[in-house]
Amino acid sequence: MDKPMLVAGNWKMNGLQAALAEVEAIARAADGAPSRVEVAVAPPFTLIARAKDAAAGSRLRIGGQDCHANPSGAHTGCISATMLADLGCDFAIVGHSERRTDNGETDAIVKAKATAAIGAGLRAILCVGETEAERDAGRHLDVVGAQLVGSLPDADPASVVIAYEPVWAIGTGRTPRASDVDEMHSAIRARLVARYGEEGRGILILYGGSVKPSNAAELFAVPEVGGALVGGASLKAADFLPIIAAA
Ligand code: G2H
Repeated sequence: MDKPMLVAGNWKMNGLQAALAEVEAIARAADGAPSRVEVAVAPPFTLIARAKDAAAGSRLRIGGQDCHANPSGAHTGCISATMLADLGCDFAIVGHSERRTDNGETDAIVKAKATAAIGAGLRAILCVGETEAERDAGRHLDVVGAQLVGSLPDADPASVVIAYEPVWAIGTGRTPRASDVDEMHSAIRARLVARYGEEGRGILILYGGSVKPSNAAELFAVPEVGGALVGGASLKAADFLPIIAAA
């Protein structure tokens, strides 16, 4: 494989301070990866500063799992993109289906968050994906297309990364067939080019949802797959490193 790839771990609400040893091991793997392969981890907010220290001097990128659309203000419990940038983060994940479901985040909110992330100097890893019922009804391409129309930021496509995460594949151990990933990623690429012109061709489109060492190579071989957003299998270096190696 010779394409640019981003392999990003999304730790979700997992990780105590002892997990920093995993960050150190992942940082070593990041340094050992080919230059076209970028490695990133989004720990919980509580670990970001120490994860930055653990990754210092390495090629491992650290980011946030979410950000607020405003730079500061009366939003108890929220973290802004400006705060992430202040910690030296590289990116923020926005629009993850768990936030869309648990926190009622709409495409408009996701767009505002992506815009805020980019405005703060971060990359926005923008998640989209259909439910199982939507796929069964044959609506998956329309659903994801509408999510993109509603949530893509207007500015700076160079700072946009897309993560296609079918909701039914998240944490379930199930993954789409490579042909289904190919269909969706090609459709997403067409949408990105329609929206951003030629710059849309350079946007990485990650696959996410039950990526593990045993299926990473097949998923990465799909032409428009530019890496992965990995949840459960990113928590332990022993699982995450083979995925990085497969890129
Ligand atoms: C999908 C993914 C990470 P997992 O949410 O974003 O999680 O790999 O555990 O399915």
